[in-house]
Amino acid sequence: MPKPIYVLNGPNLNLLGLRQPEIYGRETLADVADKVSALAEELGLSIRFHQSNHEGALVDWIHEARSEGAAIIINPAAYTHTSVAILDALHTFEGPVIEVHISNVHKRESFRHHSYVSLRADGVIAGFGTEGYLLALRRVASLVAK
Ligand code: DHK
Repeated sequence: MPKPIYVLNGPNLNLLGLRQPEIYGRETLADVADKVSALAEELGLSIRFHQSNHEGALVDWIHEARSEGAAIIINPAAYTHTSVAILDALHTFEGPVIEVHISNVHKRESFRHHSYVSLRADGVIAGFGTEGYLLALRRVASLVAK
């Protein structure tokens, strides 16, 4: 069995569907987890899907992925723009890393234009809504097959 793909979600994404739906849409994070799981099954992959409002929890899952994960798909949410700790943790991970943002962060406030995580990410998807997670998973599938 190949190692799972870690799909990590940062703060406030537990409120997806309720929080600013005009920006983030009406789907819940559970809906996203279901869609990602269904596609993973189709692609012959397994996933570990997590969300936390705490920076350290995200760092711990990244460390876990060092030995247990084949790739990381991460929407660090607000930590994208602030977290050197998440960047440093991602630098310890050797597999592919894809950064996902539901909204087009470049169309929004200037503080959202900078991403620490992009200094490590192999690819960045922004503005495709929750479909971005599926696009990221397809990219990971082709990268881990190589
Ligand atoms: C989600 C958040 O919570 C914001 O803090 C980011 C990101 C954008 C998203 O688009 O998924 O700035």
